[in-house]
Amino acid sequence: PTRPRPKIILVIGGPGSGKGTQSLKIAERYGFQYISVGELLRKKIHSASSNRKWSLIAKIITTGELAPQETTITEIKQKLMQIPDEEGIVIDGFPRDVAQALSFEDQICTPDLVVFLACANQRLKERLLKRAEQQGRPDDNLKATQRRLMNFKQNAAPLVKYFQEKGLIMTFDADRDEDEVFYDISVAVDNKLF
Ligand code: UP5
Ligand code: MG
Repeated sequence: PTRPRPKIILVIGGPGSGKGTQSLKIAERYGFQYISVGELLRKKIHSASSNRKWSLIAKIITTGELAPQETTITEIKQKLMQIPDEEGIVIDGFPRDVAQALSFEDQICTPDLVVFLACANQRLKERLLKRAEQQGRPDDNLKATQRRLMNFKQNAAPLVKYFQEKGLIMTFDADRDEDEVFYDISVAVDNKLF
């Protein structure tokens, strides 16, 4: 398919790895549009709360499982259509597995860079627990958190391998101060995209 716009960065990593934090920094530094796929789904759930399909998706996400792939991609496509062609985009939290990656390439485009935030499991748990105390997302309960971590563990290796074989992915040690992580990301983005 033809590339609809110049630059797309995907940011992947475990729950609590800092996808949101780092994606926002990328968006700010490069003037890119920011799309959080988790947030997109949560907003839709909120606005379509009386709809049967979306009530079901709310249940799925609250337990820490993945929303149906086609629904997610449809939402991303709709969001992308609202963004002018010339603007760069950073997508936070997508894809979650190889099937989603294939489908994104097929239906949307090949990304220019995939940022993988690698972080120790124990650190992920600590960060999510801390955030749960501060704000508390519906899926920040103990059971859903375990489920999110497990799903990530199951899907991450094949997903990373898939992007590695395409030469698209760069891995960052996300087990450090967020500014240190971002410094490395910005050097990589400067080199690869500009
Ligand atoms: N923090 C961040 N960086 C830090 C650092 N370097 N040092 C110390 N602390 C750091 O960060 C998490 C917390 O850690 C924050 O308090 C932050 O200040 C601190 P954040 O940037 O929020 O991490 P992030 O990776 O974004 O964590 P999040 O919990 O959002 O990850 P999830 O992958 O769980 O959430 P997401 O919103 O992407 O997805 C939620 C659900 O939506 C999924 O479980 C799934 O059910 C559904 N979904 C789909 O089905 N399909 C999709 O494609 C996407 C989502
Ligand atoms: Mg997030």
